[in-house]
Amino acid sequence: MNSTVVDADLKSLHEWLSEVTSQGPVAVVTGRNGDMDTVGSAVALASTHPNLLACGLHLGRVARRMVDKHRAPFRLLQSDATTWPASLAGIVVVDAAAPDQTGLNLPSVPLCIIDHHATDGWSLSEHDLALKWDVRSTTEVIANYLLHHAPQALSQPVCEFLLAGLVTDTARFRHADGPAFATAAALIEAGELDYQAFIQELEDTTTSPSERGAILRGLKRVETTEAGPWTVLRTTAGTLEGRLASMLNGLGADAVVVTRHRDGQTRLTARAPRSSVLAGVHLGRLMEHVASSIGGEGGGHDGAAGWSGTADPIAAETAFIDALARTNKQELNT
Ligand SMILES: [Mn+2]
Repeated sequence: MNSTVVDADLKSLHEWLSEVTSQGPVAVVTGRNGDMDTVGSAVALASTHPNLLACGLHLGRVARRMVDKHRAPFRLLQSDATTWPASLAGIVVVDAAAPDQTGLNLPSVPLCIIDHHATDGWSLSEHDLALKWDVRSTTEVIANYLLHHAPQALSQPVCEFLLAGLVTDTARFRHADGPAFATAAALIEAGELDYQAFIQELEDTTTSPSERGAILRGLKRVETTEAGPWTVLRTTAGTLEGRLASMLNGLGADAVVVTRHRDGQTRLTARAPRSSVLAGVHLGRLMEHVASSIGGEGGGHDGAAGWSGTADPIAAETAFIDALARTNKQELNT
């Protein structure tokens, strides 16, 4: 990221926030998956002004633990029963690549989108603002905003929220880059964090017997499919499909897709190792393609992406495999 662009973006964000928070309450809305990056971004940004309130449909397990630990203000919403205050002056959406990814019907107030996904399903109007950075987590954008424009908000809990989003979105720095490490170091320093204690606590994620059973059944159902030049591991899961996909991605195939079908909703969760991305795979674009051919919403990053909709699970998985099969494999210079 060019530092002139960064400075200009952060200044625009500061002006937008100053303007709307002077007019009334502003919701900071998370992506509906409630992962640590989206929740950490919302909680940290909301801490900069009393008129900002972090809210969203769901708290993922890591995010819930962090919110409970710090008693952080976060309002859980219900998709079909959300009544927004009449005085609502604006909405900030963090870490969601498209309106559908909030799971909410957003009222028409000035909108600010802060995101790092490669795909973008937002259409914005005159009073709206978008910060789309090519960084490894949305909390990196928020951390840089706080470092430049609201350093007084960088308390120890806020730094933990931001660092936790960065650590989880990069899979413990496996997908990090130089700027991600620089931001992590700045947060550790600003929050005076004991990194080793922090990471041990973050990694201490237990599963219930039924969750372990679901993952083990998902592992038993894994099959290998050739999709053109790519070898894909595919399976189905009733829950924790992200965790299952990440485990399978460690096996070294070209890509992984996990299908979940529940209550008439189908979800695809895909992962690919860095070698596949360098050889031409972009899962976010493939999932966009799936959405354009069978409906639903799809998108994400090059090595991690998802799709959701009402299509039959076999049709959805087939659409993904077909799209991948048409992706050329570039020979890597080694
Ligand atoms: Mn993210």
